[in-house]
Amino acid sequence: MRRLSRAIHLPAASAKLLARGTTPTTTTTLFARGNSSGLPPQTAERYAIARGKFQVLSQQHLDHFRRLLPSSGSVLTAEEDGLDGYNVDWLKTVRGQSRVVLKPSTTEEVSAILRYCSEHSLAVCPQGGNTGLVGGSVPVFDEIVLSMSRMDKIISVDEISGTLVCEAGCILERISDHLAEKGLRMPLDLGAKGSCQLGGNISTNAGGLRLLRYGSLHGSILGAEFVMADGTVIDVLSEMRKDNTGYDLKQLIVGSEGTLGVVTKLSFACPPKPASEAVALLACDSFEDVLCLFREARQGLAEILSAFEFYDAASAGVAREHLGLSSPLLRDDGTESPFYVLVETGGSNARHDEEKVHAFLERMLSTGRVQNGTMATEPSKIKALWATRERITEALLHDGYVYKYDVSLPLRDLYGAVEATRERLAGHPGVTRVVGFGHVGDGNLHLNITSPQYEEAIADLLEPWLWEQVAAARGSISAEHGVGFKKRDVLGYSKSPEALSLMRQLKDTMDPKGILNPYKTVP
Ligand code: FAD
Ligand code: 2HG
Ligand code: ZN
Repeated sequence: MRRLSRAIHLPAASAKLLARGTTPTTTTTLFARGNSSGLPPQTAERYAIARGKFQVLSQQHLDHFRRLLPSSGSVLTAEEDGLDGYNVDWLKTVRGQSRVVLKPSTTEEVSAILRYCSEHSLAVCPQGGNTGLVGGSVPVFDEIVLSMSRMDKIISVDEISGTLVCEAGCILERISDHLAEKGLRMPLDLGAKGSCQLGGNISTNAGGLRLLRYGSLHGSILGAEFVMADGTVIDVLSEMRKDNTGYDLKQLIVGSEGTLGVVTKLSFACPPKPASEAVALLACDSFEDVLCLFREARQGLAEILSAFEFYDAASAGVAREHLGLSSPLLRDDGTESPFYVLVETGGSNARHDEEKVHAFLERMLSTGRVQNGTMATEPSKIKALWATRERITEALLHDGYVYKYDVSLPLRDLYGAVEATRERLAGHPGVTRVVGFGHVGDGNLHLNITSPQYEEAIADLLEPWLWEQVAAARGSISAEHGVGFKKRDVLGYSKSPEALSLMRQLKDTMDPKGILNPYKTVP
């Protein structure tokens, strides 16, 4: 048996360790609206694409929108308000040129806007919290931005059935907090929770940190109300768990990225909030150890396992360097471990759950698969242990430009993709770092490469090479972030021509004039 450099620290000790440096998870607004510094080049210039045959916004259109939305602040214009925060994506990699942002407060207003836009061939870009990572949430040319931020009412929470009904503009974190007060939990959690909206989450079919436990949003959504391109309101806002009355229309909008309709209301099945929670942060020497831990966690922790995430030393390094998040598990010589694993459990009986977690950790220590570890059961310590994992995305932005990849791969190949990328880019002077992290439980790797600014030579080394690797492994070129603008033309690596043709037929049926989020998602 291998000797361990240190032992696992159980709750009391972890509290002491964590007091030293880590900060709570990000809950602040991630993008300051109207910030005009460091703007990326216009998308239409960087990528050679032609504008669709849509009308250009006129004063007459604007006057009509002002009549439709009389309340103050519902119609913003580039001239009066500065629209950079709506035209530029969170990553600051794409930039549209919209002249107007509309902020409806009711489904009727959304319907009236879309009816008018359809009749006048005006293109529309639906927008939630603008935290999307594939350039889907901002215009490419001068599409009208339809911001859902004013539709943020919680309609009802049924504590007995665990059902939430709310408007699509509700921010995820606010909903999670509201549900927690009622003993319920939102089955979705992600680092952008302080800004992203449930409508955006559904439209991207966001995966996040708890998919392993609660499954994808396809399973949690109970119903939806959405408005089609011509203004028709489709009310399938069921609160029932079972409803087999024909085609399951709400599923059409899950992951449709604003191209089939604008989501106005949603209902979800919400599980009970676990009475006891624990998080362990573990340090491993190899990815093989990470996978071994995952197999053991599935077997040993079984029904209480709620997340199994990993990040590598380079990810920990970027969070330390730019956000000051120091690892509580540095080696004795002060260096990072090659890999970190975050295991989260949630159950109903603290004693039983802790016994299970301790038994699992002891077993892993004795096999030498874990080199060091710390564990927390108190909410503030749990948050602190999540901090590095949740804020890697934010930290990477400080390097400059981020080439972001979000792929599904067979677990055995997951980290090989990071190593192969490092090899491929080795010696390229422009590359700052290559990091790998992600949702081991979902076979989802986040591969990120950074450089001080965008370099075509780096992009050319990465694409189509990476898509070919993913396709050869029968993986997915977009595991959870969606297609948006950035991946539209490479969908063929993951979908057959027949499947793409059916997507096109659905788009043409629901949005015959193609006004909803043009240039996105559908090749
Ligand atoms: P936006 O970014 O505004 O829009 C996303 C897409 O949905 C666009 O195509 C837009 O047109 C469309 N849309 C938005 N609202 C509506 C609506 N009401 N009706 C119709 N279409 C609409 N994703 C994950 O899957 N897992 C993660 O763990 C994760 N972590 C993240 C962490 C950070 C720090 C950041 C910045 C992003 C992360 N994301 C993650 C990306 C992710 O897709 C989202 O943050 C989220 O789901 C998008 O919601 P949003 O409200 O910001 O939507
Ligand atoms: C996460 O899991 C998000 O943290 C973002 O999906 C991933 O930045 C990324 O690549
Ligand atoms: Zn993710």
